Amino acid sequence: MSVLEKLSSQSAIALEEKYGAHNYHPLPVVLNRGEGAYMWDVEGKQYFDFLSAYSAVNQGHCHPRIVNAMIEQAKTLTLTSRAFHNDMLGRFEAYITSYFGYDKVLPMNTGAEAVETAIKICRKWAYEKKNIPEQQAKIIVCENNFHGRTTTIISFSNDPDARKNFGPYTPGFIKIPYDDVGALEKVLIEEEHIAGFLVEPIQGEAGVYVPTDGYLEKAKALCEQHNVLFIADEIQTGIARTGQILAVDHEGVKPDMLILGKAISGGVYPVSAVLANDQVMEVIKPGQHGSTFGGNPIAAAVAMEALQVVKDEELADNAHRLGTVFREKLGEYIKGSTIVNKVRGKGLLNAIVINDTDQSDTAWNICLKLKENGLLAKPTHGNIIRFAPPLVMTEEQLLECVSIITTTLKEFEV
Ligand code: IF1
Repeated sequence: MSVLEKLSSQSAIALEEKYGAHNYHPLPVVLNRGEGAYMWDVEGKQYFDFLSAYSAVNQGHCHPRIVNAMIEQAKTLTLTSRAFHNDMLGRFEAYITSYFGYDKVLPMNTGAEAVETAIKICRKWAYEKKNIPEQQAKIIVCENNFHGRTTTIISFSNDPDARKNFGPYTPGFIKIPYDDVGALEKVLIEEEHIAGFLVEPIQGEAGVYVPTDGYLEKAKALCEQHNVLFIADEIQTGIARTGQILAVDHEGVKPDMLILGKAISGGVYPVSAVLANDQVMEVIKPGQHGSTFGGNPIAAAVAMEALQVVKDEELADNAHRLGTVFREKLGEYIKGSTIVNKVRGKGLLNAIVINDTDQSDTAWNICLKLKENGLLAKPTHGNIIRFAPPLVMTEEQLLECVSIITTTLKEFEV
C-alpha cells in the first residue's frame, strides 16, 4: 500500500488496531486536514475542533505563518545538536525570555521532558543553594495532578491507570489536596527539606478545576516565606488559553520556574521549555542536562512565530471574551437541564459535568453524538467533557458550536 493511497476511516483505524500499541481509545474519527478551528475527516466531513489537541493548537490548525516558519527553516538547517552553536537558538532564547520576563530558558521537546527538567533543576537548586542534604529534597505536588507520563512523573500521580504496574516509583514527592492553602502551609511547616511546589494553575485533566481566587497568590507567598521554588506547569493553561498569556497572570503571580509546552509551537512541532532567573538556572552546568533535539533550529523558528501570532492576533483577549460567552450560554442551558450539572473554566478552557457517575458512558456517548453533529470533543474523566477550541475562533463560530452542543445535549435529557 502506498503511503499516499487514500484510506477510508475504517481501514485507517484497522491499521492502528493491528500495528499500533493500544495506548489510547480515540473517538472513531479519522482526520486528514486541519485549518483554523476546523478539521476534516477522510470522508470529507467538517468538524469544529473543541479539543485543540489538548490545548496545543491554540493558534488554529496549520496557521500559515507558523507552518511557513517551519518550512523555511527546514529548507535551511534542521538540527545541529547542542554540540555546536547555530544562528537560531540564541535568537529564540532572547525572544522567549523577554516574552515571559525571565533571565534564562532551558529548551526541551515534550511537556513531560520540561517537567522532568524542572524537577531536576529544583532538586539541584535545593542541594547547592538551599543546602538541603543530598538525596533528601522533597517536592510538593497536588492530588489529581497531571504533569506527563514519564516514570518519575507518574510516581507522584494518583491516577491508577497512569501508574499501576509501572513501579518501582521515584521517591521525593509529597501530595497535598489541590486548592488548599492550609494543606500547603501545614506541609511547609511540618516537613523538612522541601525544595519546590509543582502545581497546575488550573487542573486540566482532572476536569478543569479552577482554584479559588487568590490560591496561587497565597501559595506563592508561602513558598517565598519558606524558601521553596514555586513551579507552575502552564503546558496546558499557558499561551493565552485561559484569557491571559499565562493562567498565573490572572493573579499576578510570577513563578520561580515556568514550564511551557503544547501551544508554544502552535501544535506544529514539539517544543517545550523551562524558564527561570539566573539564581535558579545557574545550577545547571555544561554536560548536566540536555537532549538531542532540545532548542533545535526548527523548534526555535516555529516557537518564535507561534508566540508572535498569539500577540499579533490578540488571542488572549479573544479567549477571555469568547470564554465568557460560552459559559454564559451553557449556564443558561444548564438551568433547565437534567443531565448537565455545571459548566466551569477560564477563558477557552472549559468543561461540563454530566449528572452521572464517572463510570458511566454518558459523556462518551454525548461526544459520539457531538461528532455526528460536527463537533469534536472528548471526556476527561468519566463524566466530565472538556471544551477547548482553538483561540482563533470567531464569536459566530462559537455560537454555532454552542448550538451544536446544546442541541446534542437535548437528545440526552430525560
Ligand atoms: C496524554 C491528559 C491533557 C499536561 C500538563 C504536562 C503534560 C501535559 C498540564 C505533558 C499533557 C496531554 C498528554 C496527553 C493528553 C493530554 C492531557 F489528558 F493527558 F492529561 F491535556 F490533560 N503538563 N497533556 O496537560 O506534556 O509530554 O504530553 O507533551 O498523555 O494522553 P506532553
